[in-house]
Amino acid sequence: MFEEAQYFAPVATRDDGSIEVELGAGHPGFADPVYRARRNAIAALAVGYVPGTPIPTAEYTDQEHEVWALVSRELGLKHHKYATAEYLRATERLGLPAERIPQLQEVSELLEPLTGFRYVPAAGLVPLREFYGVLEDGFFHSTQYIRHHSTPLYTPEPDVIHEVIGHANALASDRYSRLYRLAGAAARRVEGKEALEFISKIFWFTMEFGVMTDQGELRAYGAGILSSYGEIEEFRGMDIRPLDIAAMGTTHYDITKYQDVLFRAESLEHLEDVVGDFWATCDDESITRLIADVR
Ligand code: TIH
Ligand code: FE2
Repeated sequence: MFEEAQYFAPVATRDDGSIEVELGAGHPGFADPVYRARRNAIAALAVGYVPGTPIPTAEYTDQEHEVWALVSRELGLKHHKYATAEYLRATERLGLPAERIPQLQEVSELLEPLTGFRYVPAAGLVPLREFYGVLEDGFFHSTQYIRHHSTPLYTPEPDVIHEVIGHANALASDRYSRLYRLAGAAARRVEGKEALEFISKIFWFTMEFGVMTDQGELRAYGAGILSSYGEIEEFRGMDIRPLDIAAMGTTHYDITKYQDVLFRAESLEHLEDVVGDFWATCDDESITRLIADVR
């Protein structure tokens, strides 16, 4: 269904030029024709988008806004307990609306003055090199649709709640956003597919699902934990391993389930030293050597 490192659902163009988003049979919206039509309509907004121009407005329904309001409220409560201090500070800085889905254009305008990051709407699958590469320039590819209303606490693929509550809040931090940019620089530096996948896995186990010791306890800074009020209640009980580049770059994961292996940084400085320095300096050769050492 959702293959490793495939970031967004695949999209096909029909003969009449309209857009069809593929959903796996395990997706909560798979059997709901109304949801699928919404997905297709919202994906169509991103087709042909030119970076730097205003992001098309998605006209969300009341039900969709209610999903945002519910998740936003639940996460707001849980973040105080489970999110890092740096993430909480960034959240205050960004000031997202709690009662309605913000437009991506609005998110972009809140974010740009803080860290220079801008949102780019994505209709479907974005190739790894493109998705990561443009992070260096401060562009973040984002879905615009919202998760199915039947499962607000968790969804098996990124949606606007994940992209905005998870990532935009993190991108409002100078220090986290610098790490995203370094991941982008690394993705552009390497030529091989293996090296690129290795970099994307480091990203997965850090900016997507990273945890760290913070205020004396285990807290999350990864966007995928911070956007799910189901998963956020579980991460402390998972298999927590020490931050290790070779291990992260070679550990398998399944995007559609709660992550059962997580990697812990001892502090934000530790994350910057280990992962920031890796992204700042890695190349095809150094990554090939790391992979060979693990095998
Ligand atoms: N599982 C996340 C959520 O429910 O918010 C969404 C995803 C993030 C990364 C992969 S899937
Ligand atoms: Fe993400």
